[in-house]
Amino acid sequence: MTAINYSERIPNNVNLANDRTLQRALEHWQPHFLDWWRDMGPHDFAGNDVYLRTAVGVDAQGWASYGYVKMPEYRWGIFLADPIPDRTIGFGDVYGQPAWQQVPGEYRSQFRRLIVTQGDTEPASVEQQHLLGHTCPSLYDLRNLFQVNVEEGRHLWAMVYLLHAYFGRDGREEAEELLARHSGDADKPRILGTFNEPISDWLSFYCFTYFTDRDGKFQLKSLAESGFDPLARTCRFMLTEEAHHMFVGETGLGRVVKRTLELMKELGTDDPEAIRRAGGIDLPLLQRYLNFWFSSSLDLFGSENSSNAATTFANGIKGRPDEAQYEDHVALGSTTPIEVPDGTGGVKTEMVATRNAMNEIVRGAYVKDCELGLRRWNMQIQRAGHDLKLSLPSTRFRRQIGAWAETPTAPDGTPISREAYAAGVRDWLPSETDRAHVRSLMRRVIEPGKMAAWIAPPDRGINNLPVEYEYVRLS
Ligand code: BYC
Repeated sequence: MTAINYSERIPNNVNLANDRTLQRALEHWQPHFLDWWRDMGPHDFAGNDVYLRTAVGVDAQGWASYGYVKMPEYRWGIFLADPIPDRTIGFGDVYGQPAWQQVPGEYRSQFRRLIVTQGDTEPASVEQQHLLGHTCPSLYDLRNLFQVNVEEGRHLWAMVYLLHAYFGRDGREEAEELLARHSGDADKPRILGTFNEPISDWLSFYCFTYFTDRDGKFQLKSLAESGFDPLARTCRFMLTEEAHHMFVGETGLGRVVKRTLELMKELGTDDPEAIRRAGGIDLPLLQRYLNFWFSSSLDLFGSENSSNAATTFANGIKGRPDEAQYEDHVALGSTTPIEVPDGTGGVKTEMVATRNAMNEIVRGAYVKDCELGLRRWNMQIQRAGHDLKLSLPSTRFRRQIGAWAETPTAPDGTPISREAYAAGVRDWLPSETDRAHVRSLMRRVIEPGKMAAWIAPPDRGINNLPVEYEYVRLS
């Protein structure tokens, strides 16, 4: 393994100094990235010291160091997990063959498409969260937002490195384009739907880090299986950083539930209006936010029946998360059931070739993972003596990609008429009134240790520091 070299302009453990052409190309891209960060990154906090972790190694023990950093001075770099000696490809037609250290020519465009799609999401999320810092519920949360932002910036670096190192001029052009598309831009939007949704309040931020970053986990795990070893290794290290992002989402939503339950107890009612008047977030409103972000994130897995997915699996380009847990790594000749509209207002089960069902298989694993948090929050609710249960809507609900895109369904997945959907949507998705209420709660709280009234404090601080620590120095 090459240790991370921090004395270079671009910290890296890929021996960049040995490849002057590549180093120069990336040093040429670096100021473009910094310009983008200044314009599209966290608005207005460039001069503040933030208590951030920075990767200093790639092994599981002690991979990060913590300290105050001004965000524009964060050491974005290129870090690949250690190679696995004699690694072989774990799936598809190339099962058992040695992993590739270069991109096979015949798969070049497929790899490029996936790396660009992955890379596009990283700066997109930073853009989506551009203004959130102004309304932070605490300094602790503000720091977590910035930690997530700088690491998404680093994940962009991870993909840009691959584009520059392995895709020649096309790759360099794609790297520029990653800074030219923008979240929600009418002319040049980000590639995937969810990454064009505004994240203008902190409840959306927690939902996004819970649901959408979790898509990141599953996609990165799929790419960590790739036959293209540099892609696999960079994704393996990205997953180490990603865990904190989902932690922010899960604990953020858990703290909202906790605070709401306290308010319900204080007020002696679960009446949403009473909770809103007291400055809290009622659980039915939370449910509608969960419905919105979960359904949007489900689309990120692509169509239930996908020839793209079949091809990338067959060719050893993209596997399934934790491929080793499956018995059959070739998945040829078997079929998998998927549910599709039957054309007469019902649901039918269709058998498709397992390779074509890869997106649906990964989506299924994702849904199970999403359920874990809900179980914990429901336990909190139950312990507080309430019947109400938060739930995930059906994977058929509000889909814009795949078999269910044109078929309106109720949250339980029952196909319904467009009229019934239009009538129900007020109860199922955040209404303008809901959003206005959440907006009204977004007031910044920056006294160390203090929390906004709609969210409970975290159980503990960062890196064993107290919750009251001054995680961001604003003065
Ligand atoms: N929105 O066969 P299909 C993360 C397109 S998140 C718009 O259904 P396929 C992160 C698709 O591109 C993880 N378009 O699907 C989280 C294709 O278009 P083309 C990001 C969509 O190809 C938080 C067409 O529909 N990583 O890291 O099997 C913060 C038909 O495609 C959408 C990846 O996504 C959509 N939702 O799979 C920061 C991994 N869905 O090519 C970061 C890389 C599909 O025909 N990407 N389409 O023009 C992939 O593996 C695949 O591209 C997808 C789609 C899973 C996204």
